[in-house]
Amino acid sequence: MKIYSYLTMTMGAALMLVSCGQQNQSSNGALSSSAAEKVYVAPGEQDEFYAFMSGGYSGNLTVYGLPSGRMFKEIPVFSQFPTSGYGYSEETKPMLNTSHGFVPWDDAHHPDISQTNGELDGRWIFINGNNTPRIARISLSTFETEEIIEVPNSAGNHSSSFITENTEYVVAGTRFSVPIPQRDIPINEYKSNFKGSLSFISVDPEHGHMDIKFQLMMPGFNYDLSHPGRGKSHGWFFFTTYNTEEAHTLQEVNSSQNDKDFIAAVNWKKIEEYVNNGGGTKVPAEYAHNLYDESTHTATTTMKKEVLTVDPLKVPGAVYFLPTPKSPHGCDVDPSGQYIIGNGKLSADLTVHSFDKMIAAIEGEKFDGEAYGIPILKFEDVLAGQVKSGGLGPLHTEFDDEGNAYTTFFISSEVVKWKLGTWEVIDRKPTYYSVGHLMIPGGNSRKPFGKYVVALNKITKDRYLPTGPEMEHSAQIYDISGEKMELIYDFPTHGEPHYAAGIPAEILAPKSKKIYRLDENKHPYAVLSPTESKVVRDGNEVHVYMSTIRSHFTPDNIEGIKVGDKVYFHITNHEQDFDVPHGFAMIGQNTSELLIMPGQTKTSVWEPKKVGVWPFYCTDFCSALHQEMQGYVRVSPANSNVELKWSLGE
Ligand code: RUQ
Ligand code: CUA
Repeated sequence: MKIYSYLTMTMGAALMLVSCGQQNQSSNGALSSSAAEKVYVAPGEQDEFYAFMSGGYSGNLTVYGLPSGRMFKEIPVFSQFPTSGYGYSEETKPMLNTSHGFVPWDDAHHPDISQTNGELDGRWIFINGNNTPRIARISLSTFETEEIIEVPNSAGNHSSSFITENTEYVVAGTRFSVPIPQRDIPINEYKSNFKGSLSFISVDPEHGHMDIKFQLMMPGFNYDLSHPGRGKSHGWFFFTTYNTEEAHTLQEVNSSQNDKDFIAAVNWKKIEEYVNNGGGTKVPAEYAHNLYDESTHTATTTMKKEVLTVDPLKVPGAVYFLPTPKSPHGCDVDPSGQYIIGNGKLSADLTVHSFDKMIAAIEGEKFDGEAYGIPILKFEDVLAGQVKSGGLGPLHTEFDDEGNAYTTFFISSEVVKWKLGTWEVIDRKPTYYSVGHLMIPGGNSRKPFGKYVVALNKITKDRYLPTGPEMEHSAQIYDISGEKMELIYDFPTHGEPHYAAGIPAEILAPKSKKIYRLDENKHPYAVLSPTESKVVRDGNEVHVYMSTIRSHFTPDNIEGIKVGDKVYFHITNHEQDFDVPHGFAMIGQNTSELLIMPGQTKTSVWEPKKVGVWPFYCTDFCSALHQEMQGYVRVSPANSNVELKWSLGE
C-alpha cells in the first residue's frame, strides 16, 4: 500500500516537473552570451574532449565533441549499419554471430575506456550489449569494433561493461537471474533454481583480446550496475542488487518489499588466485567469440564450449553484502577508492559506504546474518554517511578532481553537487528532463577532468523543434569549473544514450589512424595492384577481384555472369590518402552498400535474379568525377554460354 502511494506520488511529481519545466528555460541576456562563448568552437578549431555516448537501442556508440556537442561519428557495434556496410559485408557479418545465430541488433548501455594505473589510457573502449548478452571492444585508433564476446549464463547484461584499473578485466553482470544451466522449468520455481552470474572477462594487455576468466554464480537477485574499486580498493568490485525478494511477477511492487537490498562486494583478486590454483568448475556453455583482424580486414567467429564457474561459498572472504536502501540503481566509486555510493532509486537520500569501514567490519567478523551463505555486513558498520539531498529518485554519481560528487535525480529532474566526506549539498541545477546517467570525462577513474558534466536526459519534450511523436534524447552540458554549476548547452543525441565516457582530445587525436597501409593488407582476396584484378568462376560462385582509385573501378565492365550465380565483389581501395573512402553498390543487391577505407578490402555479395545489363557505382562523393565512378555487369540467362570477361577502358 505504502509503495503504491509512493509510486503514485513520485510519478505525479515527475509529470508535474516535466510539464512546468518550460517555465524554467533560460532566456537571453548576459548569462546566455557568456555561456555561448564557453561552448563555441570556432570553424577550424577543435574540441577539447571526445565524448562517447552509448546508443541504447541503436546498438551503437556515437562520438561527440565537448564542449561543442557536435557529433563526429557513429560507430556500429551490435547493429548492422548500412552507412559503412558493417554487419552486411562478408568480412564483418561474423561480428554479429551468437549462440542464437546471427543477431544484428542489441541494446548498448555503458561504455568504459581502458585504463592504466587507474587513469584513462585511450587504447580501447568497451560497451555492453544488454539484450543478447555481449561485450564489445572498440579500437580507439581506428574507431572500429574489433571484438565481441558473448556472455553465457547471463540475461540482460546490464551491470556491464566496467573495467578494472589496469584493464585486467572487463566485468559483465547479469540483470535478470535465470535458470543456470537454462532448462524447461515452471517460472514459479524461481527461488531455488534461478541464479545471477557475474562474469570477469580478462583483457590481454597487448592486443586487448577478451576471454571469460570465470563466472561467479550468485543468488538469484537482479544485478543492476557495478563499478571497480580503485586505489586502496583495487582488487574489489561492487555491484548493486535489487529484487532480493526474488520475485518473478509484478516486480514493480514485489521487488520493492525489502527496505534494503544489497551492494555485493566481490574480492576478485581472491577469486583470481583461487582460479589460478585450479579452483572453479568447468561447465558446458555455448557462446560466440568474434574477432576482427586488422591485417586481413576480416572477422572470424569461434564457438566456445565451456566456461569456468565459481561458487562464492567455496572462496571464503571473497563476497560480502552491504545493505543499501530502496532498490539501489547506480553503484559508483569515488576517485580515491574510499567511497562506494549506492543510490536507492525509490529514496531521497544517497547512501555512501566506506571501504575502510567495510574492511574493518570484515576483519571484526561483525555480520548481520547471511543470504545464501554470503555474509551480510551491518549497515551502520559500513556506512560512511548519507547525503540528504532533498531530491527524488537518485540514479548515478560522477566525480570531479576536487572531492565533489554529482548525482542525477530522475524524478526531480536535477543534478546535485555534494561534497565527499561532509555530505553537504553544494549546488543543484535542473535538467530538462528526467536525467539518467551523467558523465564527467575520466569521472570513472582515479583522474577525472572536472571541467564539464554532461547530463543524459530520458525525456525531451519541448527542448527542440518537434519531430513527430519521437524526439531524440537531449544531453546538456554544465560548466563545473566554478563552485556553482552552469548550464551552457543543450544538444540532441542519437538512440538512447545511457552512459557515456569522455577523454581529453590530446590523448586520442594524435594516435587516430589515417589509412590502412596497402602493403600490409593480408586479405585473401585483396588486389594490391590494378593489374591483378580478375574475375574467377568456381561453379555458380564468381569472385570479382576489384580495385578502386579516383575515379574508377578496375574492372568496370564484366560479362559472362548468369542468373543463379552468387557474385562476390572483393573490393580493395587503393587510395593511400586520409579520408578518401570509396563506396560500392549494385542495383538489386539484397544487402547494403560498402564503404571501403583507404588500403582496405571489403566484400559484397550479389545474387542476380534478372537478365540484363546492370550498373554499379561508388556511393561516396570522392572526387570531381565521382559521378563517373561506375560500371556495368552483363547478366545472361542461366543456361547461356556468354564467355566470362572483364575489362577497363576497352
Ligand atoms: S541505466 S539511467 Cu542502463 Cu545505466 Cu541507469
Ligand atoms: Cu569513389 Cu565516389
